Amino acid sequence: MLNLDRSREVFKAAKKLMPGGVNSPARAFGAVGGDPIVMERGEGAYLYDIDSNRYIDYIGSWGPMILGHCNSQVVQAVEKAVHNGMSFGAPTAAENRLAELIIEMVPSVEKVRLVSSGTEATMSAIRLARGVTGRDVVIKFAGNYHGHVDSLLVAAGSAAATLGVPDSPGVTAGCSQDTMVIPYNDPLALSKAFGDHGARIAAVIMEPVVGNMGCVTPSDEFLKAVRGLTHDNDALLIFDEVMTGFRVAVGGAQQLFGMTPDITTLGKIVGGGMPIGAYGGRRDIMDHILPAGDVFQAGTLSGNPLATAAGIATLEQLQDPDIYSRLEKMSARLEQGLTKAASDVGIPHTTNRVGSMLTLFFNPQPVLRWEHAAECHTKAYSKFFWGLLQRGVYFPCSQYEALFVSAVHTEEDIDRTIAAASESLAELAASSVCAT
Ligand code: KE4
Repeated sequence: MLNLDRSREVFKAAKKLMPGGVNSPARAFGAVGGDPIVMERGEGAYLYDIDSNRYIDYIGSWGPMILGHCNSQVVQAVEKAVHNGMSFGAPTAAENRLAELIIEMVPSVEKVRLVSSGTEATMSAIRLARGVTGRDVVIKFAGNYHGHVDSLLVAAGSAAATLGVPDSPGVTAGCSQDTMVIPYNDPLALSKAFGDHGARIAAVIMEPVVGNMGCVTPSDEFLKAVRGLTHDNDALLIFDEVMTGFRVAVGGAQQLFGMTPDITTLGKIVGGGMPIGAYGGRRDIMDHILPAGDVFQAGTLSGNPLATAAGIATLEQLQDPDIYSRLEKMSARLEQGLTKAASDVGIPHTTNRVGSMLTLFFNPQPVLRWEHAAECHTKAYSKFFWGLLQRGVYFPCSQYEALFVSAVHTEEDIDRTIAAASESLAELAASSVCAT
């Protein structure tokens, strides 16, 4: 058994200081039970907790750490920048460099605005779409998460294509009334929504590969429908690539699928682990943003010198195509190993993978939308998760999160992970959990 004494002690104190003892609910282990592990440092593909246990890390800070922890070029870039000052609130040449890299690497982006989180990026993109079109309604998809934007914290109304209802206390009906939630991978539902409300729809926002109900891939028909219906109804298509940007391909999902959204939101990898978000798109759309245009958006630490240094050092390294072929090789090896391990002990499962983001679902049926994901055996996942953790492997602490392979995970790491998964799945198969 892992010694987690100090972790427990620190987390107990944390709960007196911060709501739930954490600064983001995703890391609270709410979906798997037990206390979260208090981490002390990361190095390459590994995390070390404050009890000096080592884990092969597949969360990677929920996506940003595609180059692994403490990448030397990123660390050196931040170390260099910090001696020039932490923040000026004035333009810097580094912001030009990061903007140039984003424009060069993300096919649909001609101009970009840097912000400090993915939530800020999606919140701004929604405001921009409403400002440009003069329309109010935004369509999102069940099981897609776009950060804690009031107008996007919305559950599907009773008949799926009705306007949304607040999904959190504090989100008012006024905020949610212009948000429509429909099923992902359902072109007919989207077509009906446009048929009923087309002239009022400002934008459709989507995760072009979903990470937030576990990894779910869009069908070709669905992708054609979102692009065709938004175009034909003069609405804007927003690809929320906060997770998929620079992850599923160097140019994100839009490059992988050959799609051209009108606005793209970015986060996570674009900051290399430092707080950065970004939104960008066609020049004529982005020039609506203040001070070029009249759609308001601002931020004290937007384009922060340390964050831009980390982002530049990260994106410059990701221009090496060998990184993505290596990510594909390691991720395919992991997927095959997990699938075999689950099949060998007769555990009902399915896997979805796009590049280096993947999910092992405890569900025998294909998972194409939230209704399917909601049928997963989450108790089985929780037992699997803790079995892995006890064996030094750190998977996402929820069935509804994608796992991430980094460029520094080795074949040995993958094989050790598969061996740990085989043991954990065998334990699960032999337990009463699977009988339920
Ligand atoms: P942030 O505000 O957390 O930087 O980004 C929000 C966001 C926007 N869009 C997508 C597709 C996202 O996945 C996210 C954030 N992802 C979660 C994990 N699935 C972040 C983890 C957390 O909230 O602690």
